Amino acid sequence: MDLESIYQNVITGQAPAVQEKVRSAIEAGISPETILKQGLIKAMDEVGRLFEAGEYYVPEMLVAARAMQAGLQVLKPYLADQEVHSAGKIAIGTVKGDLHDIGKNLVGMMLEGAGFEVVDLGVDVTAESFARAVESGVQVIGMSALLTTTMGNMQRTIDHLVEKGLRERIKVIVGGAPVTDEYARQIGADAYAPDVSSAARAVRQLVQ
Ligand code: B1M
Repeated sequence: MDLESIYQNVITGQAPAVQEKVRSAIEAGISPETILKQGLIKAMDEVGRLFEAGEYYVPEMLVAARAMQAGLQVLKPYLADQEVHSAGKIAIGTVKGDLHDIGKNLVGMMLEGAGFEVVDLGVDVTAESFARAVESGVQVIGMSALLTTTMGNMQRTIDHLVEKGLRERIKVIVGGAPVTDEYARQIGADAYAPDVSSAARAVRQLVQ
């Protein structure tokens, strides 16, 4: 079955096979959301488990991540939510010290699909870079963090925006595996989203 093949090929880092299987799953009528959640994301969870168990090391994680990104490229046009076109501009980035970008890229794709203009600041983004994005006129800042050691940089970024007198101008949404709703409130963010679909919904609410 295509979903099982997608799952296995991400885990073993077979990018071309992942792309081929994502295409055939779409042709077979499997919804993009199912392919994303039951194939690609589920596989990355398993990769994380294997890493924690000491069965995978960074290189294996990296090839699995590349295979996932390859699958996402095929899925991208189908993830677009054609119904909603809310004008708005958001800058997204993975916080300083953190190089994980798959979740952030996915959130960016969904937001573009939902009609937002997305400025992707990349990974390892400093508080100063986020502040410059605010000065350039975005309405929302989206921060992603995957490491418990880097999530504190969300707080530092918000503090920096306050110091520069920019905090009142924008809304801030945060997400990423170690981030919680409670943490988001604690650091003074305006919204938290646990996954991509809720991120698009939350940003829509923030700009309304
Ligand atoms: Co890293 N890594 N990694 N890694 N890696 C984790 C995060 C880890 C949990 C693995 C583990 O131990 N189980 C662990 C963190 C432990 C911790 O902090 N408690 C870890 C570690 C330790 C590390 C290194 C330190 C390893 C080392 O070098 N010894 C190192 C750190 C490098 C650095 O950042 N400075 C490292 C490196 C890497 C790779 C480079 C090899 C690679 C990343 C490649 C890349 O991103 N281009 C990698 C990967 C692939 C992972 C795992 C396996 C998968 C992450 C992923 O892409 N998931 C991960 C284990 C895991 O998460 N299961 C792990 C799929 C993605 C779709 O999910 O990003 O959670 P996620 O995004 C979700 C939501 O969180 C949410 O929506 C997305 C879709 O549902 N979301 C948002 C994310 N951002 C959002 C923003 C929003 C809203 C929602 O608003 C703005």
